[in-house]
Amino acid sequence: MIKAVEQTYIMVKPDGVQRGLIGEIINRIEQRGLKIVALRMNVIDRGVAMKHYAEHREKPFFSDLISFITSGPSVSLVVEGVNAIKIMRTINGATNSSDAAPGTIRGDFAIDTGRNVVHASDSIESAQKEIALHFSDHELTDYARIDETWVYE
Ligand code: IDP
Ligand code: MG
Repeated sequence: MIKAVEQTYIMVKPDGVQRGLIGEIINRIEQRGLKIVALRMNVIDRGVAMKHYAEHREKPFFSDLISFITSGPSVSLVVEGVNAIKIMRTINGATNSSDAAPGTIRGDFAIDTGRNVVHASDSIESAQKEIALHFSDHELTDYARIDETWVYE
């Protein structure tokens, strides 16, 4: 069976950092079996934020969203695995925090949609665009873990 290994862009947003949830979120990613191939903390540049959320530029919440996402340090990751894009969207939970199921990051840690702790790319195209926007090629690592047969059959 052919299994599609994907990479996806994840962010622990400034609220997640301020609330001390970096470790909790990274733990959920690692314990699922997904592999972290890039990781950085920084304050997102305003221009980068506007490109990242370009699809929302006409929305009423856009300027608050840009201010919020650039308001303090966030943690950016590239996460790799079979079906990583869909799996990470499920781990994060619904965008609207009040719809997010318990057991998801948003369902466990968020109330307001504008303070929903995490980001994950929503498609292969978005993932490619977002990884290229937030990381240089030299920051992406390529390594094997000791034995993937305990994660993949
Ligand atoms: P996603 O983060 O689940 O992909 P999107 O619809 O792409 O959700 O929205 C991007 C981000 O914009 C959300 O994560 C949230 O921070 C913010 N956002 C979306 N809708 C609203 C809203 O109605 N009010 C305030 N913020 C919103
Ligand atoms: Mg989105």
